[in-house]
Amino acid sequence: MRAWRWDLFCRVIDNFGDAGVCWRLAAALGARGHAVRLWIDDASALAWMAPQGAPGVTVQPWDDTPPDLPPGDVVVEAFGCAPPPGFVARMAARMAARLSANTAPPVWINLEYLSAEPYVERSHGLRSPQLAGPGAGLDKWFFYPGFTPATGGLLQDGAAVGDDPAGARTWLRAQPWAQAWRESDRLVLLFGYASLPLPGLLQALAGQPTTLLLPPGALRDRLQAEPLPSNLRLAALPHVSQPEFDRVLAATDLNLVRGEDSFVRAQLCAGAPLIWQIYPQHDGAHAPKLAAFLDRYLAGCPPALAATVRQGFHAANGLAPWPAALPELSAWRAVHQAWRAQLRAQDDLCAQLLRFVKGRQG
Ligand code: TRH
Repeated sequence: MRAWRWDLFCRVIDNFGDAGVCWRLAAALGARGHAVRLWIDDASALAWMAPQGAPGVTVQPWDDTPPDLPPGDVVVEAFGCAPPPGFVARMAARMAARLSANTAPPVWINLEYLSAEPYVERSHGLRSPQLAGPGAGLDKWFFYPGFTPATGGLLQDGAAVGDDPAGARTWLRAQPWAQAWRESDRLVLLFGYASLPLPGLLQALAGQPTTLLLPPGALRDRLQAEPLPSNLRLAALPHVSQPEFDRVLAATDLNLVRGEDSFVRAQLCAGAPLIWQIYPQHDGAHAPKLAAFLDRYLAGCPPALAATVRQGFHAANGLAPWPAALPELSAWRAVHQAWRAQLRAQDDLCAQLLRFVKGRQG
């Protein structure tokens, strides 16, 4: 397969997931020899997320007056962010050109949000003919990440870090910000939103000596502002790069994660179980999204354990009180590791996207 030129458009809504997912995709394509122009309106998070950049990836600032650059072979709009109208018009102009110079218009992909809900399998790969506007005549294709072979899969690059948890713990132990961690302490990452319901969680965690790893943010500010149960210690992390964040996930005993990308990485890179605080949506759409994931994640789980894990996920999302004690970690690890193995055996999103594009090139 020859190398293609990609235009990947990313609008940062808030937090870090838009940039996180798009950077991860861009770096994965670049690692496979493709040239990726990442259009992003706020690249600030990349300074710590990807301080070294990535082979094949150039960051193109996306402001109100984007340069009139010619579209590449593939255009990906992340989460329906819509490329600039002038750029789309230049994509469409290639249709006319094709009649003469045989330059097919770019393959146009809408990379959708991740969900475990059934609609994803029905929607993945659907064609959306553009009937009006600057892209009239072009086809846009829906590409859905997911947890089953009937979806576009997950970005798996770097997930092998989870195969060496001892190595990850050795790395973590050497970090200056981890010195509060006593070896005998349980190690728990808390990467949630400020809204994370805390009192019940801290009580449940205080059942045994535990070091809490806290990335920068409003949740950490909250925790540092209040007295903690004596069994709990805090380790304040700086922002670390995505590969280092994967190592943190691989080193812990439990990961409370959020949004989309850290949620995926906690499944692919960690042998430890996770609790997911979903990105809250005002219309409550997050509840069915949470339920759909839990049904898949807990499908092979003994009922009593599944009930406590489900309650923990619901508690993290304000849908139930925290259980007095967290589920027994070793049984939960076994369920999590079986799920991880199932996901790791699936076709990687990048490989699927390349095949998908090849099958739609004019
Ligand atoms: O930051 P988030 O809450 O991003 C959210 C979600 O993506 C959500 O789906 C989206 O709708 C919203 O943004 C707009 O959580 P997420 O998805 O886990 O993204 C965090 C990214 O930051 C992820 O790629 C991991 C990375 N990261 C690091 O690389 N280093 C760090 O130190 C930390 C804390 C995060």
